Amino acid sequence: MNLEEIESQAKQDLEKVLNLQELQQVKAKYLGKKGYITLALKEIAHIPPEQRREYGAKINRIKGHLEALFKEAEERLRKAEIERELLASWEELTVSLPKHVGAIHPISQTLARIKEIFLTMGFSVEEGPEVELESYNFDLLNIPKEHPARDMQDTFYVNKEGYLLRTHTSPVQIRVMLSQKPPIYMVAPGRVYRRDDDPTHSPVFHQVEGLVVDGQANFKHMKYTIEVFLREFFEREVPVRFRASYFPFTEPSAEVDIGCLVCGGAGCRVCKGGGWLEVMGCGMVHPKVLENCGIDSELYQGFAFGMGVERLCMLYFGIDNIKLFYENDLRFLRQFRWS
Ligand code: 2U9
Repeated sequence: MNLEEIESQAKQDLEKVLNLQELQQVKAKYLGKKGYITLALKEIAHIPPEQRREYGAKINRIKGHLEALFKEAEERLRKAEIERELLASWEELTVSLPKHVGAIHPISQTLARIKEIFLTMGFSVEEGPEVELESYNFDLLNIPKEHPARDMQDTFYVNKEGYLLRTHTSPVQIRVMLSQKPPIYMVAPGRVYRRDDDPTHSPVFHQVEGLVVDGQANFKHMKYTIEVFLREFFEREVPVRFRASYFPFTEPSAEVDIGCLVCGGAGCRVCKGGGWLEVMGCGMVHPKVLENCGIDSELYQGFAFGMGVERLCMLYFGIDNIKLFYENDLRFLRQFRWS
């Protein structure tokens, strides 16, 4: 074969190559110790001196070209091989998946849905520590030292002086107000701790609290925000009622009821005959709380609300016993599977 024939034959051979092993064989056929190109290089000794230069240049060009083609083919085949291996091991992994996979806990689903609704309304989601400063959990929220909520019976105090397990997520709002300037539109979801443990209360539960601080934020805005939230959360038009109440950190304060989801207001076991279900609390942020956090209460107003996630979760899914939340029984959890 002359040099042109070697080159075109090599290209033809290369086109037929299917894997790295075949590539090595074809490479050896041309570039190996006894390969055509190597042998052709050795031929140079028998070429008339005046033609050697041209012959040498030509063979080197062909050699360089073939080396580049082999290198390219090798990279392509190596990539294909890795992809094949990955595909094979992926199939294996799928086959060996356990039969009994878990489920997303209904409390986690409820937290996720609540956050999503407020994110859609333009609120941010903020988090804070569960071991909190007593001052953030109580003092700055206008909860006085003698307030029954601080009682040893209600609060878990930790060994370190001035610290406790937060009894609500309100200290997250305090932290945001201390570190950011209004306007503030935020919700604080999370775990909270209280020293009660009876059939309807767990010492660890979840809350989502919300806070808006803006120049003109008023009670109407709060009502509307809560009504929209409840309609979205329960995925239907629900009657909403605001009942006057009292919290140290809001003034005025209200408790929020919805028309009973089970009987539609006629009175049943779930609403204990009253036709209404209490779902959350709310109010205009007490001016003292704004001032405690360095916000001028002459310039800014705020509203806040708080809800118990376990309660909302039970109402949404129709769960009647909080104990079910802590057992992690898959037969229970899988009834609320999120796909
Ligand atoms: C700041 C100012 C005001 C948060 C609020 C409620 C009303 C409320 C309860 C609902 C059920 C707690 O889990 S629950 O028992 N919460 O009724 N929470 S207003 O008010 C705040 C919070 C932070 C700085």
